[in-house]
Amino acid sequence: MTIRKFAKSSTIHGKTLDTLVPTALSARANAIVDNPDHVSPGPADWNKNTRVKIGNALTRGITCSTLVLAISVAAALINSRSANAMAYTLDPNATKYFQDFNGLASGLPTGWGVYSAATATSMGIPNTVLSDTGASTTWGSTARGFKDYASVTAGQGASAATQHATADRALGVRQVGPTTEAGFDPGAAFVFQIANTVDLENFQLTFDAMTLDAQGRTTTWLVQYGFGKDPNAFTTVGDPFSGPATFGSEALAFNFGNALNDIDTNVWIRIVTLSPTTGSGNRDSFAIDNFSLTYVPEPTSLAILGLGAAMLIARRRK
Ligand SMILES: [Ca+2]
Ligand SMILES: [Ca+2]
Repeated sequence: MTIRKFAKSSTIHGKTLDTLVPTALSARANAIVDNPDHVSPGPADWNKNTRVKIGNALTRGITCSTLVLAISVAAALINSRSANAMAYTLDPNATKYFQDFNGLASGLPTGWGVYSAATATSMGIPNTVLSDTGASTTWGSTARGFKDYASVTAGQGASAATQHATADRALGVRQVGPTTEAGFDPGAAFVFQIANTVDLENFQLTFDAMTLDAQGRTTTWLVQYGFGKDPNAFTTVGDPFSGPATFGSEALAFNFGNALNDIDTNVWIRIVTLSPTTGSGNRDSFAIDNFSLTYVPEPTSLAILGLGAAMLIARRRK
């Protein structure tokens, strides 16, 4: 547990400590934190007051108020790094991220992307989801692409009208060839981008794999994770899967162990096919739904939060 992690995870009236100090002070305060003895000249009031307080706090005795200030300012700078607007920020006060894809009509959920031409060492090419406005998104359509499908809950044999009217949606794909040009067979990927997993651990994933139009070919899907702004290395977790052989849904579970614990950069989870379909004939209409990613706070962060609460109580009694 570092000071900035503490500041990012501790809240006062719903705001994290790192947001409680003006950003304008952050760069200068960070310089002090990094190197209290060598700070460039600045506004007189800053140098006379805040700088001295923080410098004293860091090098000699520490009072509650100045420690909180130093923590806040250091964390503010960390947060000012360029962030990918697409990444989803996990709620540190929750223990689960859940996605039902029922809002696909208005676009992919925050953090989600679909890619074609994905490989073992590349994310691939960002693609789009065909909206549920025409025949191309019915289960039996052989049009290539990512789709806003009705979930299996619409029932096997549901008419196009029923599928369209079904509120329970699923994020799917039809991997129509040609193999080398389109990048769907192989190369299709459903991707979830998380801003970071700071102070969180024990990540486990469950989701439903749905075969909505069973055809002769078989696809091998993998669950993988990668790190950073644009990962070029991925690790497979759990077993490959292909979804049900006939119309239906299969509940799958994946345990990340400690691999995703406390990562201070983007964490990517993707469901990807990296090998050509096997068999002959058409490809299935496949979808995922009820994506549930569970996690817990790190025990160390709970202990520090307790310390933070004690500090705040102490401040109020002064
Ligand atoms: Ca759904
Ligand atoms: Ca099949």
